[in-house]
Amino acid sequence: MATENLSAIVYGKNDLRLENRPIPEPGPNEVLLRMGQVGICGSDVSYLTKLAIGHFIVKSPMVLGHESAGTVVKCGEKVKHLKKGDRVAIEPGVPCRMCDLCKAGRYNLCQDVYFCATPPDDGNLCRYYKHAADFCFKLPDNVSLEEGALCEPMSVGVHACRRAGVFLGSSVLICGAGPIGLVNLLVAKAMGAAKVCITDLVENRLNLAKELGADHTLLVKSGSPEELAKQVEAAMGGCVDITIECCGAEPSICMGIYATKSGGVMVIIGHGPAEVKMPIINAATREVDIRGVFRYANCYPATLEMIASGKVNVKRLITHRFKLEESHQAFETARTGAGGAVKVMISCE
Ligand code: NAD
Ligand code: 572
Ligand code: ZN
Repeated sequence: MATENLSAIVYGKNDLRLENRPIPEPGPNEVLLRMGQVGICGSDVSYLTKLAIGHFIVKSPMVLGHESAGTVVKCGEKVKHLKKGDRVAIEPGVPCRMCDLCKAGRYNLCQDVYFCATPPDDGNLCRYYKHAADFCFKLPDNVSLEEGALCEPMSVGVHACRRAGVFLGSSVLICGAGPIGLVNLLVAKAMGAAKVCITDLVENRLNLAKELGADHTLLVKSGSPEELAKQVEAAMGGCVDITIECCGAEPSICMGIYATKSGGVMVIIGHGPAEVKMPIINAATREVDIRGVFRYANCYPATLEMIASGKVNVKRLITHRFKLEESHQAFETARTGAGGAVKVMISCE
């Protein structure tokens, strides 16, 4: 087996280095993986360019990458459900499994979690990586490693649509047509949403959203939140049942409240400023439920089924492909959005 483990490591602001690290030894309940595909997430770009997201600060060198899939090369002695050669999607957050939240099935809220590429935890943009075997999901033969890596952002969409209660016939507004808004569009449609309207500030993102099945798009360059909500209402034939906020900007959150029908739900995925001024009394007096979304729990199996059955074609989000050795160009493409970049994928093989 190889002895080198080339890894993409953030050392400082805009200081990304490709460096060899030791190949880890899997513990009894872990598997060693040869990494296949790793998608670049906005959070990887933030850690590289700002060394921080909120209170999470890169204080020592950290391997980037958490949207990933690979192939099992070695199993710990207690691993039963996987074998050498199996290709897997890697769920990047491994919780403690013992606290009340873990036991209640809400392990995404566990305080004692290892989450790839959230400081201080290393990610898996590297050649070899070990992971808890029970957070690795075997890919069916017809699902590629790229699709395995896309299970991660897609699971955010599955969790959000579940939290929002998307159902047969729902009318849905999605704010923001980045990768997260787009996976929500695909998942909401697959869960039976009858009509989806999606917003963005950037025209080419809305064009992709149309190709992916959006019924209406709204360019939100100007207009107050109330005015924009009226435009959504006009396009959708009334206020929407559900709003899925995927950008975190204050005007977008306000618009989402106004556009949601009384008794409806707005879920907030996007993270902008820590404090936001919003018409909460408008929401309260109309019983618009506002729900948070934090990553996902128990979503990988359904996500994989949706991909394997062909009900969701998530591969269409990939706009650019690079090799691990080309990580600098890959991150520059993701950072600038050059060439209409949406999802940038890195091959580690
Ligand atoms: P992104 O930056 O690629 O996409 C955001 C999109 O929103 C962009 O296309 C941008 O043009 C658009 N936008 C900005 N202001 C807008 C406005 N006022 N109205 C409409 N659109 C607007 O990011 P992404 O990768 O798609 O992620 C979206 C958000 O979700 C980020 O804030 C990210 O941190 C967050 N996120 C949260 C979770 C979670 O668990 N809650 C998980 C993943 C991502
Ligand atoms: O795919 C997981 C993921 N989660 C994101 C962003 C991008 N990708 N979140 C937004 C930032 N938060 S956080 O709590 N944090 C830095 C840990 O502010 C996590 C969820
Ligand atoms: Zn992410």
